[in-house]
Amino acid sequence: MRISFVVFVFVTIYIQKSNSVDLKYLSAFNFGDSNSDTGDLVAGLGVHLDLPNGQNYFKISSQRFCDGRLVIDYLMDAMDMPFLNPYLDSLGLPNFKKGCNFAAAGSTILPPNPTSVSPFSFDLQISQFIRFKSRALELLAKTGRRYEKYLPPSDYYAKGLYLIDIGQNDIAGAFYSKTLDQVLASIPSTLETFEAGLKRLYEEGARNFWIHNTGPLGCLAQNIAKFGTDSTKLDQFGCVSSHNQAAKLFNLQLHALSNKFQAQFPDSNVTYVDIFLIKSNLIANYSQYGFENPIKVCCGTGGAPLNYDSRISCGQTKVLDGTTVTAKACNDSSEYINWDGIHYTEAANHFVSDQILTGKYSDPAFSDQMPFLLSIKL
Ligand SMILES: *[C@@H]1O[C@H](CO)[C@@H](O)[C@H](O)[C@H]1NC(C)=O
Ligand SMILES: *[C@@H]1O[C@H](CO)[C@@H](O)[C@H](O)[C@H]1NC(C)=O
Ligand SMILES: CC(=O)N[C@H]1CO[C@H](CO)[C@@H](O)[C@@H]1O
Repeated sequence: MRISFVVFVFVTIYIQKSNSVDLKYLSAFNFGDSNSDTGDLVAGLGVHLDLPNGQNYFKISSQRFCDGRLVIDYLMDAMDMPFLNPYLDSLGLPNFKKGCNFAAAGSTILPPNPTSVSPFSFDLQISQFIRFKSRALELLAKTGRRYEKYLPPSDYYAKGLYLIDIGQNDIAGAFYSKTLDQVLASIPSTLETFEAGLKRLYEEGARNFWIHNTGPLGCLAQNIAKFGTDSTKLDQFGCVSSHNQAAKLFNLQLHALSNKFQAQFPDSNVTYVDIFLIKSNLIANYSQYGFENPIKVCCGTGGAPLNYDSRISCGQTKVLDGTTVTAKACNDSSEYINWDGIHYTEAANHFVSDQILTGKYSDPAFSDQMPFLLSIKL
């Protein structure tokens, strides 16, 4: 007992020390959709996102589509960095020293069309990053020390981590106007746009890329309600087969693209993370991981099996068929994987980030190259 305590203390001190001298990522820049939006869409469009969003952790609506923290929040925590400020949130004394979050809910890889939720497509987010960088460097050059505490200096860009989690809305959105075959056929050109974005980031000095693949979107109540009313369309877990098939093909090609990009730019580090595998394992084996509902929505309305109605989103009250209905949160969101029909609960996000941090779902497996993981392994 006593010896192991001493060893533990020694290891902890040693690792903290090596962490503080050896932290390779000075900053983090994130691009994506609602899976990693920490408030950009709400700030950018001036829309409302009220409680119960944020109820668990932030106690106020945290401008995230979740009851608490997102995977990106847990990853920042693991890297010993503060939660990322959304690029467009000019209030609340934003501090961008350690990076910035350009992800906005509803965003796509492809340019937006008139029905898009978000105008902030991948390419536009990268333009925002380029503008951020030049503006930050301009301010730092002009005003010297005054902004040092708030803005990343020039070496923070090459030594930063560039996280990307986007594509879910391209695939899910395509199903509203295309057949499965057409959706599958559209994936290569979507990924060409993705690749062009990666190259733009590379040209701006980005070197460390961390790419999340897309999850099993056929298991989201929003897609099941719309495309899974005929049970022959569902797989053994109750997920829409076509959507998951498209997600898998997207991921296969995204993985190939990541490897190709790595080969083409050997001075970069591209890490591909298999979110699909983590989430489908969670949904298939939910009870083993302490959850009670794999598909049913926590914050929704309509009751079992989905507790989801596309006409009324989490927290809203509306008159439906002559009755006033509120999409309220369930009593215990930690029993649920799905928060609002589209997004995961904080409990599920915690599970996903823990799995990411094992390094087992990454290519290349990264536990040997990422110093911040050492502290997690304890
Ligand atoms: C569920 O767990 C079993 C046993 O650990 C595993 O073999 C299986 O692959 C998991 N299911 C999914 C979809 O990951
Ligand atoms: C939530 O808890 C209350 C009080 O314990 C109970 O009356 C209610 O039925 C619960 N609601 C759900 C959806 O489980
Ligand atoms: C953090 C990290 O893994 N950096 C590596 C990125 O790639 C270069 C070139 O391959 C390596 O030298 C770095 O160690």
